Amino acid sequence: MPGSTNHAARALGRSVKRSTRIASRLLLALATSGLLLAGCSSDSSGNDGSGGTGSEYKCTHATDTYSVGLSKMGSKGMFEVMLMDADPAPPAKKDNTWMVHVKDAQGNNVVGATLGVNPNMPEHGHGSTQTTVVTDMGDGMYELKPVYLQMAGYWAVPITVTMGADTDTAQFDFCVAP
Ligand SMILES: [Cu+2]
Repeated sequence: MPGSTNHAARALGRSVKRSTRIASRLLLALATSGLLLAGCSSDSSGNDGSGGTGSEYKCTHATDTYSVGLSKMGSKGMFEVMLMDADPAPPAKKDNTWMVHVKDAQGNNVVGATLGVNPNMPEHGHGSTQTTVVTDMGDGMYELKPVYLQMAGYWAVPITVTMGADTDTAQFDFCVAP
């Protein structure tokens, strides 16, 4: 956020009065504190993000852009998780149903694995209010329902795949609009 503010200030050049810049920073500070104060007490205020709606909505953390087949390798390189379908697409506030395809390091379908899904908001320190149910659809496909994202903002969705003695976690990151 500071980077974009500085960039904007440079772009506007010397015609921008110092008082205007100070006012902008104050507004930014107020907006930021408002975000923190709003916290997670409500999912209906619409003030639980950095402003804007729909495609213009911006999170304070870099996130993934949804596309069919969006792939995330586990942190250990054991399993690859691909997001093959999201309903709605892109992922949105509240109820989501995802279909993921799990492959091993050799590219083979991983059938019969146990998946743990833990949607959470790292900046708020809380998880989802609903437990994701995982259904093995066969051929390495798993349905995750619901992936419940109860408020707008940055959501991390780590998916832990356990197959025998192998456990690995791949994480998706999405910005959820108000
Ligand atoms: Cu939150």
